Amino acid sequence: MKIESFQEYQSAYQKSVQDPASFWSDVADNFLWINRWNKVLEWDFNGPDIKWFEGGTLNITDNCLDRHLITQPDDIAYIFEPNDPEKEHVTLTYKVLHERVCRTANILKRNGVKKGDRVCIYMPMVPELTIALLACARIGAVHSVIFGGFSARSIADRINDALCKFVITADGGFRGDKQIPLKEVIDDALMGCPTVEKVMVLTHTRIPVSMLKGRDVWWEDEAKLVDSYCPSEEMNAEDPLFILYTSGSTGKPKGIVHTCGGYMVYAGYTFQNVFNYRKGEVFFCTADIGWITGHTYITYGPLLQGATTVIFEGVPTYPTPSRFWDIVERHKVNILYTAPTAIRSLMSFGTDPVKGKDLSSIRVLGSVGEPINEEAWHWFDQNIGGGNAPIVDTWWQTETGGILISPLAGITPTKPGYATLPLPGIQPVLMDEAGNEIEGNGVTGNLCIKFPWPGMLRTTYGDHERFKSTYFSAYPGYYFTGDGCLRDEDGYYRITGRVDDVINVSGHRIGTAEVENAINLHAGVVESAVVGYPHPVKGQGIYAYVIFPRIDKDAQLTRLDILQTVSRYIGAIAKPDKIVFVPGLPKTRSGKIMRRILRKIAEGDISNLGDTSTLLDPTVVQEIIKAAEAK
Ligand code: 6R9
Repeated sequence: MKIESFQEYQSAYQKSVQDPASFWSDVADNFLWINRWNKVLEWDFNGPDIKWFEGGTLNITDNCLDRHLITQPDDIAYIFEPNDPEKEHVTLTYKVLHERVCRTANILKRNGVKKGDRVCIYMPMVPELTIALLACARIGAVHSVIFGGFSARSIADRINDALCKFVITADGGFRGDKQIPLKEVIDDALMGCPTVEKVMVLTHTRIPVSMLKGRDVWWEDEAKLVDSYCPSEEMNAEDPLFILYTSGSTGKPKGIVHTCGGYMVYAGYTFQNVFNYRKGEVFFCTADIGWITGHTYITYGPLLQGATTVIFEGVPTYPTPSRFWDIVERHKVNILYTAPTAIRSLMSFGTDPVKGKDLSSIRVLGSVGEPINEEAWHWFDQNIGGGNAPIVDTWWQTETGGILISPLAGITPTKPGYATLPLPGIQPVLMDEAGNEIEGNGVTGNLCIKFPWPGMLRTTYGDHERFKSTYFSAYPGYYFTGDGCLRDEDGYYRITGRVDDVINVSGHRIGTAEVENAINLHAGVVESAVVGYPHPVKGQGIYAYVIFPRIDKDAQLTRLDILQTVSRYIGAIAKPDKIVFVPGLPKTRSGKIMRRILRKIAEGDISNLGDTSTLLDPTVVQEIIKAAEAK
């Protein structure tokens, strides 16, 4: 189903609300099923218990690959743009991709991986990364991808939570002028992971790595030992497809579980309609496959529609800040999907890096991951889109599997800073403090979704209670997103940011409690409190207030020690941007930290700190302000 006009959008939306089962059944009929489903939907947000397409069986890789072998075997599925632009730009046709996925699937089988087993993937942004995901899906193994910026300890936690049996990694990865020693980090992680039996290693940077007898195998060696065809495993619609860990307001990251049938339908449907994808177009999503955006809009969504996708290994500023525009020019990119933080960082170089680049192929621009400020929106529109490429500001989450609120490219009239309207099938509501739906327009509230959609998470791995308490208990009967939202006079949605203790740093979700736990591990730290603050490039930065009574070295060195602790414990992505040493924290009599005050101080807005009289020791506030100003 492809929506081609605003009128079609409106009628599709109406139908999706009036008769969801028939709406989604029509969408799902565009895919290849082994057995058709018996029942489109069964749901209870109080359980919570959500099932889509029950009785249906399928394999997502039949839809991503086999199906296209009949109609477009020689079309290009992936164009690889390596970190070093001088290196070869390998392309993979659908036929070649199919064969490589099959071979890899056979390697997994040969090494004892079975349907339902969990496989951890820790790799650089190379085509083999998508091949690894698809190979798991081919045999019904559940992949759990971990972003390359996480530390050994974070990896170990995730592997142990999911009880992974197999790990796929590479010797290393290139990122700009840096090399990331992936295998070395995995070796450290695996010291504490008893369930892992085997590790498959791709040669990429070819830095020296330790290869443990009986555990570690080279991908290339294994590939020679297996067949080029592997039949796909028949999966139930509700079987898990993958786990992806994400941060919340409590300490430990949760494993978001997505399923085979619903996720497939939703990924394919949203890719086609949000970007208005047309056959033959080149799509470039700059996200990393370690995040949900790379799962849905580099791996599954585009392949489901037979698209051509660029996989970019490097960073936007290497070797020069023209890199994205060089890629657009070289591969004639039609749709560019990126993050506000990347736009703001490139904006800071002015328009020189864009000058002389042929960006005429661009038809659609997309933004994801965090609110896009108007200045960045206009810069993107004028300098990259030439003022005539629609911008789709897509709001969604790891939990939602795909885009929920967004313009449809070229169809929905846009407004800077607004994700505009819900896709057909999505029923957003704003809630007030008392837990009631706020009716009408020109209102703000907490964003909830009142009806299920096929791509939503089904549970948090190994802990269904946590699934319930995180998403369905703030507003019983509703899925709570954790975001604040404005619905303007036109009924357009504008996402204003997280209302929980999650910070969005460069589009990455970081829980304040996680960072605090890491800081508190440092010997000498008594206590800490972490809040977000506005950051010109990252959107939000991490601001840490730390009680450290005996700084015997110089304070700057102590800060670096703390940063190192956070890096080792969580990963470099969670390092605070600012650390301020304070004598105490603003606590209520019941011992709760009043983060509202700390946020204000971090923002530099001390004129209106609100009521501090309920604090155990109100004088501490002045001392914190003094410390923050001295920093
Ligand atoms: C896809 C993804 C989810 C959180 C989400 C919200 C923020 C994402 C946004 C946006 C404003 C947008 N967010 N897209 N805020 N406008 N277009 O980013 O998933 O990493 O799980 O983050 O990101 O706060 O709740 P994830």
